[in-house]
Amino acid sequence: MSSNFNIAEAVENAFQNHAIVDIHTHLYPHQMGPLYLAGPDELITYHYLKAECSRQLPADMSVDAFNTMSKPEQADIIWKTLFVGNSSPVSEAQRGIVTVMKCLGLSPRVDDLSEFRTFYNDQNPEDYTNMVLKESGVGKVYMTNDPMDDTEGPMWNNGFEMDPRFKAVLRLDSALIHWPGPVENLQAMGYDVEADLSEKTYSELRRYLHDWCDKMDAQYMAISLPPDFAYPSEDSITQLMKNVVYPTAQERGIPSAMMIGVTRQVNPVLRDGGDSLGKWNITCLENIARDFPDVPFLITLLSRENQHELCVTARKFPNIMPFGCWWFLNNPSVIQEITSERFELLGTSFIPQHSDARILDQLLYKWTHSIQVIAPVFAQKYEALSQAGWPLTEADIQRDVATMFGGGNVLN
Ligand code: HDL
Ligand code: ZN
Repeated sequence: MSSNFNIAEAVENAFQNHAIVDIHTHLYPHQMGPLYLAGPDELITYHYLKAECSRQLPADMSVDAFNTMSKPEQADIIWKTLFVGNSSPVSEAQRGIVTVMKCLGLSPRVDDLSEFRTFYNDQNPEDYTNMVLKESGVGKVYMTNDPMDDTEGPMWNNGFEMDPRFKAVLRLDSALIHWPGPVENLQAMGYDVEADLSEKTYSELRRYLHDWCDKMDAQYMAISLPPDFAYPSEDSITQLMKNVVYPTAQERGIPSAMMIGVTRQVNPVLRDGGDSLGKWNITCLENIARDFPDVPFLITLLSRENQHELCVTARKFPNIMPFGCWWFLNNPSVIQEITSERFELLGTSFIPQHSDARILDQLLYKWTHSIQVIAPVFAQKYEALSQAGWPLTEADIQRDVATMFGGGNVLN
């Protein structure tokens, strides 16, 4: 029995008709001044492209020398090396630039960035933001907000006009990772914490979380953790997650997002491109979800080898919501595999993707490329369901896409 409508077209229409909720990005509205990043020089110096360029730099240029250059100079080097040189821009990040330029009506096969720069310099941030969100199909963006960032913290204290399409997320890395490193900064912010972890320090840190969730109207709290993050453990980070983050998430009724598997700065000379990955022991997630059954956990793992077991663990604990194909997984071949196994093991109870965009214009490619891969997986699963005898309707497909790309019943 096949459906009486074209399933692939119905899936495409469902995506066309529903504004995407992008639940993890590093984007900021232009009202946040220097944190708002857009345009060719930001796009081309994206750390994915800097890392890829470092593999093909001219023989007479070291990465150290590249690092000393201005952003436009770096963009010119990257453009010449990856887009004008003697290789095709076939990587996902490289192809993304081509997609962005085509979407903006610019020819991507050019010798330099002058046309792109001229085009972009004529844009005003509000109109450009509206255009990019419209063209990418994104209706809501969740940010990554760090009160301890020297640029961002004062903005929240001084106030700024908030764009309702940009939702705040309290990012905890700088407050909790490498304890007691953050102690001095937290004390300077008025939190009476000490290096030795005590109930008083836990209480003060919970106050930090409440204060900043209130100030930002944070929709969830997020932290990235290394592959050796263990639970249970006497490690400081584990004690802080257990005694500070999870209880606060439970008290506020907001998710605790954990992004696990990143090994920071394996090659420091690449700067923000120097991070890598490792496989996590997912038994730790079983232990956390069992100890905190009332906390909704948004989980994304960086190792491809963790993906199937994340699906199985989510079957065991309803408070685990897998989300996105993060970072090194955000490539068509891996997105296809992960999305298929998530459908097969979790039905529609997962959040298929987030962009992780850092530069506004990246939305124009990150979502286009993702949906090019994800939509056919949706169609394939609906075809199989229809073939099995389920009288599928177009409304069913629209409802599922709206749920899965609308925050997954965990975020609204
Ligand atoms: O920690 C994170 O949120 C990661 O997404 C990092 O920002 C990483 O550098 C990145 O940009 N991934 O796409
Ligand atoms: Zn990120």
